[in-house]
Amino acid sequence: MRFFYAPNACSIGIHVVLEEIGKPYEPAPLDFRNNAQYEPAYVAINPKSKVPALLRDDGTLLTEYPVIAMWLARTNPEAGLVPADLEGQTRCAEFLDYVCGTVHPQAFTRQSRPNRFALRAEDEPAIVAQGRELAVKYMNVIEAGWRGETWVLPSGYSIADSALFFIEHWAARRFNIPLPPHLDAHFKAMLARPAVRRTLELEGLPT
Ligand SMILES: N[C@@H](CCC(=O)N[C@@H](CS)C(=O)NCC(=O)O)C(=O)O
Repeated sequence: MRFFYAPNACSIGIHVVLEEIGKPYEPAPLDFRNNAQYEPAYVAINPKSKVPALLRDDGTLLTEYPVIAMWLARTNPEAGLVPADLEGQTRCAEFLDYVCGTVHPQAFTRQSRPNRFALRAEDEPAIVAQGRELAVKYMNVIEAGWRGETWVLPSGYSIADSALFFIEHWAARRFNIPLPPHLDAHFKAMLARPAVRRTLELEGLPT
């Protein structure tokens, strides 16, 4: 199984899931500074030019964070990364969709790639500011709807936590956006997990 990621991209959450599972995988880092995601060799594997992507042992490729996370969790049930009951699985999928379908693209991609949203270069600072406002708003939505204790879901640690981690990591360490109280405690709890520390080290980031 080959795991395509870029250091400090959203793929860091899938990296955490792989480290939690603890089985061997082949890491395949892409250098986004050199636009490696658009190189023909990668486009031939993943025409979407995105990470995360997982080339499975049967030669098929999985893309889209929630799908990769769910597939890894369901194929490794002993790791206990997804709730056993339907309601828990449904809430887990709901959380992954919110993070990956709304918070990531609307709030954080606006800040990291404003040129994708602005028609003119002079509009880019306004797009970045809008992304920051949305990040605060969306993180407060998660804060207000917090139903678990330490972890996102009341049933305990799951793939939902790895998704929230990449958002928190960007907010706290990349964009200097304060985390609301539950998210701040959650981020600290994530940083204490051995799998998270290993992931940060593997991606060359401070632990
Ligand atoms: N919908 C995809 C989005 C993935 C995504 O946007 N990944 C970013 C990194 S955080 C990426 O690969 N960007 C490269 C680019 O847009 O050129 C998912 O949830 O997996």
